[in-house]
Amino acid sequence: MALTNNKNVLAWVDEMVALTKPDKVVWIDGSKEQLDALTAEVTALPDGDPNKMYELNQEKLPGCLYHRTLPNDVARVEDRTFICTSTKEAAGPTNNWMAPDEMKAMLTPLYDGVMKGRTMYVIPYSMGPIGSPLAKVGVELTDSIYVVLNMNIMTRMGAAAFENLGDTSDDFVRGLHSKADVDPEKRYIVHFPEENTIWSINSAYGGNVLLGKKCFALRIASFQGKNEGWMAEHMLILGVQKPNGETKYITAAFPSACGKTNLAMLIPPEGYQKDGYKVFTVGDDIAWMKPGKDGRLYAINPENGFFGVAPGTNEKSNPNALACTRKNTIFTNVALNNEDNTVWWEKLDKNPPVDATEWKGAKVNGPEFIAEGGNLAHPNSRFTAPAENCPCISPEFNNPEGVPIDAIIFGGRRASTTPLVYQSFDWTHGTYIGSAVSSETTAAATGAVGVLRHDPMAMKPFIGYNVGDYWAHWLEMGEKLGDKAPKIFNVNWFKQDENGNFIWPGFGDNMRVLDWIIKRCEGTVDADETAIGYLPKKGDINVEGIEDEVTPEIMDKLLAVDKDLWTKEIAEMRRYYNDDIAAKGGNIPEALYAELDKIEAKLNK
Ligand code: OXD
Ligand code: MN
Repeated sequence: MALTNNKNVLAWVDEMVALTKPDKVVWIDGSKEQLDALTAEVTALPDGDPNKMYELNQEKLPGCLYHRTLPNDVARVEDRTFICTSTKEAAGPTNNWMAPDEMKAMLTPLYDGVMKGRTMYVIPYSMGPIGSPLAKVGVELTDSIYVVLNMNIMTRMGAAAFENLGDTSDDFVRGLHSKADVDPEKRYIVHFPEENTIWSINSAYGGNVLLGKKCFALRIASFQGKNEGWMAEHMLILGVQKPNGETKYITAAFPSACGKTNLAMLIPPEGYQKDGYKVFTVGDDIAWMKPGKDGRLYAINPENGFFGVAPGTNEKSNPNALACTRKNTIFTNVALNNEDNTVWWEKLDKNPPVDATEWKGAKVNGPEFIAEGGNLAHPNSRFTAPAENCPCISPEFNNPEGVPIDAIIFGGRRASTTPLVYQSFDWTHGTYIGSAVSSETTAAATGAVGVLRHDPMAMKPFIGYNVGDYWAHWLEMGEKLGDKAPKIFNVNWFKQDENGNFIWPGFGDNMRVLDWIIKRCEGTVDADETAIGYLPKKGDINVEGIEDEVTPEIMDKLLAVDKDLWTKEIAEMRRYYNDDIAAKGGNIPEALYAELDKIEAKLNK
């Protein structure tokens, strides 16, 4: 039964049913009975069925399920992801583009009759707390129960999502997904931002098929935000509660493999805990931000769960994330521990199961398999865990107004050049710093190690329009916010010494940097003005308890601004702006070129 009278929703569902021709259409109301029945159906499938999900040990992992995707379908596919705006210029140099009509003509035959013999599930969902002025409605059509069960964790899913849509509003995002034959040659993740529409076909991997996440909450939402005066960013949101009970909220954008989920769920060092500091998680991946009634910038996390990378998550690196996964969680492409029907992944602990099933489904001896160089879990294997499981979830998580942001942090993985932390001179300079976010490749990725990859605002794969216009939108938001704008900072947890050893302990000790950032926002600590921004004065980063590791000499290295390296950095940024952006159709705001000139002049002084 249709769960809404909204005529636009009904007309679009009818149209998509006519195209895909499912045997049956099921509207997802979000009720426990319906979800239990779908879980029973998908776990009853025979072994070997690609849609099969497995129930895990219900005593140790109550409510938890396990699924494997096909080996050709384990990650987002940026080369097959498109932004189909009416002009190529509107999509800009960081996106693949095709004209909307041309794309539809190519994909329509793939969708024609694709759901014959299958059921279409109609999933209403809200990104953001239902009724929040910052929230938005989406509807995803899919032929996958796995998608339904994941969307139930990642979004506010079900009939309630339609509550505020009314009968005539057109303000909802239309997502059409079919796993089709999971054929990698016919896999497309396509966005029509001018029509609030997403088409995804031939994948069953989360980032490509949970259309509320990257597709809607970043690519479509960034486009909406530009037109409607708000921002959709690839940022975690955390709250630092101080001993006096006041909480400061910070957002932070990092390229992948820089520890976003770890920072979002940080556990402060002992000294800070004794003093009464606490860190609360509002979000680990996406922030929607809009000026509030008081003129400050407010943020919500549009998601309702965490779609986290499993390998590397353990009791030491992120006990809060691990705790999130102990119930009602879906695991994808991790390894099975057949000894007790639980899950395992690399670095979970030092005891890989002897009786294991590796992520592709082969039974193996875990320790031997690893000794021969195998991965038991796929490096991009995931947990989909409800936010409510998080021991440090913020009491403001469901606040429809969001939380007021004091500081925005950018960061990347840089062996040299970039100091541990510095503050921008103002919002425009901060926007420049965001445009300059880059990260060096690690040994974990294929290709050369230490190669610099530009990833502006950590949004390169997610900006749903021209990156130059996106930067202009940042500048406009700064003008609108005026002196109420959050302060902008840059951090680098990954500085190395001459021998390639990390010289900053990271993890919980990053609290020490957050502490300085908060004090800068409050105006209670001075800073040194340098060519690149404001840096901490000697002694102002608290190293109590880690003095042996972070000696004054190490701190000097962490905070060094090397003139030669920065001269190279600025030259590289000029090359990037000119060759990679401007020459390829990106309209870089003059104000950002002016920032480059200013830094260069200061370096040469
Ligand atoms: C993610 C990503 O999965 O950024 O969050 O790739
Ligand atoms: Mn992400």
